[in-house]
Amino acid sequence: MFIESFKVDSPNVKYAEGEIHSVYNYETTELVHENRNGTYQWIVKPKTVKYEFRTDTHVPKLGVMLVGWGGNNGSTLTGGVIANREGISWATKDKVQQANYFGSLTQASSIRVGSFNGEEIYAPFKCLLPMVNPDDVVFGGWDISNMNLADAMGRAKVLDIDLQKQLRPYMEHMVPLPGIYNPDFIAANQGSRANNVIKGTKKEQVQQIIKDMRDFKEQNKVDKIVVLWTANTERYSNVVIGLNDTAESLMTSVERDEAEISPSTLYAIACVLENVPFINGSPQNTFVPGLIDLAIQRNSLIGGDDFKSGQTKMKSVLVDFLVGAGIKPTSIVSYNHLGNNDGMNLSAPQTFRSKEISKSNVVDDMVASNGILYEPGEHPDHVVVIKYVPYVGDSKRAMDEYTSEIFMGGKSTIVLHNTCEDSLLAAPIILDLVLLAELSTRIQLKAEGEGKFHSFHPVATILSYLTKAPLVPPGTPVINALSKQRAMLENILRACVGLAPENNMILEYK
Ligand code: NAI
Ligand code: DG6
Repeated sequence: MFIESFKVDSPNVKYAEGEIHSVYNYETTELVHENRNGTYQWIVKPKTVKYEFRTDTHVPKLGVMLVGWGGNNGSTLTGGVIANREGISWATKDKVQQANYFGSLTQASSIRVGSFNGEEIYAPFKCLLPMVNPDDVVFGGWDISNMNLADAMGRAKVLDIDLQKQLRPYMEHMVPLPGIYNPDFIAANQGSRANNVIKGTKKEQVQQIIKDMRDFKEQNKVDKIVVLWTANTERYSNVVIGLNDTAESLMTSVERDEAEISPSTLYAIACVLENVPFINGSPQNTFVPGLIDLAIQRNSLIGGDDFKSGQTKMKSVLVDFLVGAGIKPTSIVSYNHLGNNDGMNLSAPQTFRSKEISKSNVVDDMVASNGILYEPGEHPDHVVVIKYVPYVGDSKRAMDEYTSEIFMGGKSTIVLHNTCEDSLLAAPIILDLVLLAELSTRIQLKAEGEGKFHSFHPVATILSYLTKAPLVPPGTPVINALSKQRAMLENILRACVGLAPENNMILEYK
């Protein structure tokens, strides 16, 4: 059964004016490796830590500024949200289609709240805590191409033509602000697009981005903004001591107009200086150590990297299942071809390399979790190929072959083929990223013994379900397995309303 909303009735939860306060017992373990009776043993001690959560329930009017607003993702998301807001429907050859938010964890997925009269009861994910309604988000942003959003939607060739016709009047007046362009960081084939660029030194460019954010906030009367990079994949920046390894060196390098500071890092610096959450939806190392250092110093949210939309999402489910079932994946070969501008940009070796890295590290935690299957340091062969095929446009083909060792030396090969509009997968993920980033800035917590409430660590691991290469604070484990990432996010939000983690034990029926 599905219910629309619920309220928790518990001595541990108080719904007050403008705030939900919860007390939560975090059940965890402490491990020690100690000498007991002459032999070293691993000792596991169950441990309970009392936490308090405080969630500000005032839902702000939110502005979202996209870097790469005029791209396929930016125009598809903007059009999709307008279509939802305006209740637009359109004719396809199959039926009359209504706008929806399918593919969005926050808008289109559900959580289990319990059981009632022998039936499982589910509710919308978004009713866990008060969240911004995506229909109310005001969009804006930057692009190095000055094409208005209606024409950009046409260029992207993603949304149905009948829908495009209805959306045009809403999008024609939307023109991206000039962006920071440095041809050294993206493919040379993007040069012809760059007719809308911010001039000046790197310091002046950062100042311009700050001004743009302030003006946007003022003009649109929004309470808060979130910035998200959905621009072209850049090459990796070199990380060099004294250049970008600390907050101080990075800021000095901006002053000195150093060539190796990428556009994406410059946008991120501007956001951190303004305390505006910044999310990186592409694979490059925007978050050089100096940027992470700056975000930590200023307690400003950063999250990334690279949207986990299709092939990698499947991988982080399938390999988790195989390894969890005691089956040993030995070879994973992932092939993609696509014909959109992203594919064209990725046809250059340096930008492809960024994508190859983020697509390749996604099974490490699952492999490391099973020492019965894998020797220390052993890893499946893992190959990622991306080819640009203009004819297929945004309709990406992803083909994967997983070969595994099974019982008694047998082999099992699974082959997957997915055909799908890439931007229709990415757009709802962008929405989730900005809505959850905003929500997480309204949550404060403290563990017992901590004097004061504080926000989550500025490196937002809470967003990792949505990214291929989750950015984590130094010294924190990286979790790629999709079910664990989802459980982490859902269970944290449940804790904010005093609910225990979903443990699937269903003991009441045993
Ligand atoms: P796109 O090429 O259609 O759009 C990117 C836009 O960014 C273009 O309009 C371009 O003019 C603009 N741009 C480039 N550099 C800029 C800069 N420095 N400042 C401002 N604007 C700039 O690409 P698409 O398909 O929208 O993808 C965007 C990014 O998202 C790519 O990096 C892609 O790899 C990444 N991504 C996409 C996924 C998907 O499923 N569609 C999934 C994972 C990541
Ligand atoms: C080539 O694969 C294009 C890329 O931008 C991907 O479409 C994107 O990174 C999505 O990747 P995945 O692995 O989540 O489908």
